[in-house]
Amino acid sequence: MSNDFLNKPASRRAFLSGSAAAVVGVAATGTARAATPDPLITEVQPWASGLGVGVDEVPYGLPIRFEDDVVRRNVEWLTADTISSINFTPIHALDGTITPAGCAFERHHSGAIELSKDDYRLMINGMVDRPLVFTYDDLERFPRENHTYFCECAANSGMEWAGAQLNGAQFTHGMIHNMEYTGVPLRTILEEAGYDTAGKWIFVEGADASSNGRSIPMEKALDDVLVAFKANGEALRKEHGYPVRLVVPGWEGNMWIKWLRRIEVLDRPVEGREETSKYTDTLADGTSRKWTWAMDAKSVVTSPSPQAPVAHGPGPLVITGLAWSGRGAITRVDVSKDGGKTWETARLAQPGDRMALTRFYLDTDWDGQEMLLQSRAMDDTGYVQPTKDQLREIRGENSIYHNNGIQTWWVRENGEAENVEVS
Ligand SMILES: Nc1nc2c(c(=O)[nH]1)N[C@H]1C(S)=C(S)[C@@H](COP(=O)(O)O)O[C@H]1N2
Ligand SMILES: [Mo]
Repeated sequence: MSNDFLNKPASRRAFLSGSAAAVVGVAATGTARAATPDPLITEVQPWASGLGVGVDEVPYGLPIRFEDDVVRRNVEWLTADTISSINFTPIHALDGTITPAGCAFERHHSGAIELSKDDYRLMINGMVDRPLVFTYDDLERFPRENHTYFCECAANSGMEWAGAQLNGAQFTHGMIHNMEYTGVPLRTILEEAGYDTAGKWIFVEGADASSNGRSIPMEKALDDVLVAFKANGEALRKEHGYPVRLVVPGWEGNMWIKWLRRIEVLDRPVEGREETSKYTDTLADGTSRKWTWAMDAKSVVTSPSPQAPVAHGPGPLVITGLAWSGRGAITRVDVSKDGGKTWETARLAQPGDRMALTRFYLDTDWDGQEMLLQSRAMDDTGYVQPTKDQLREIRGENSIYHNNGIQTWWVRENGEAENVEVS
């Protein structure tokens, strides 16, 4: 047990009151500890006998060096190179719901480009009364909104279709980030250009070499899509589309065009030219499921998990994770310790926000026995996150995209965890 745990005062004990055995355990160990003087308490430490750094030292800060393992990671064998590739958010080490931009996953088809605000242009053309070109400054003159949304790549968990594969929540579920965006509703831009109501689609593309063109139904474009220029209060990072990206709430990450260059209003989707004819799901019978834009409800226990083992013995254990739905708000998350035989309802840190990450906690008393940890999300459409087997019955094992099956971590008596499957 860490000193940190033993030195926790009354509030920690109050939490333990339901379990007499645990209270005795803590008290006994605590007494034993008190007999040994702790130099961290009794001796003057270096950080108290000198001065810290001044306010001019770090104009823009990074996390303290003790946290330098909380970083994006790449899986080398997944893609041929690092340019058309992806890295993963260290969700196992984060808490709350907002993803710091510096460790939020990146997915590029032709690398992250550097495009200045001065060089930025956004064109709107096609079925509009007035084809227009906006500069960055023009965009900042429209009324803007703030919304927090998750962005999940459709390939998130895609390596797990045929069985448990990657050992860590970062790798199985880390193609996701959740930020507070500031931007102009796309509706405003479409209205400014005088869109033709016969235009049922828009085609959007980015300024990078891949351009990542996608067609989006006009209904969605007019609903909640944002032309965003800030994330978590600051300018978008280069890797997330600086200076302007599209935010398409609840829909697969591929549609969130970065370095947004052009919006074309059309009466049909642009087939063939789409980067994304490949973003379809191959079913068991070999046919394809396409136009699967919304990300279905999903969840994962982030700790304990393979990269976040239990650091202490039996007793109080906080099980935590994330849940989200591209179709609405998370209403409930259940957690199982026995591979889905029995379930306990977790505590939502806050009522679920629409199309945003929701943090859940199960404050539990671990008996020290092994667990098969799972979480199961429910959203306000009544949808319940399926098991992997239920998904495979419909989709087979040849899919890559849209795997929202229930994840299992096998937590052993020594606290270490492993990616496994139960059926
Ligand atoms: N212009 C452009 N936009 C793009 C991409 C790209 O390669 N180029 N990748 C897409 C994909 S597949 C995803 S999952 C998201 C990832 O956004 P992120 O890099 O901010 O995490 O951006 C999308 N938008
Ligand atoms: Mo993606």
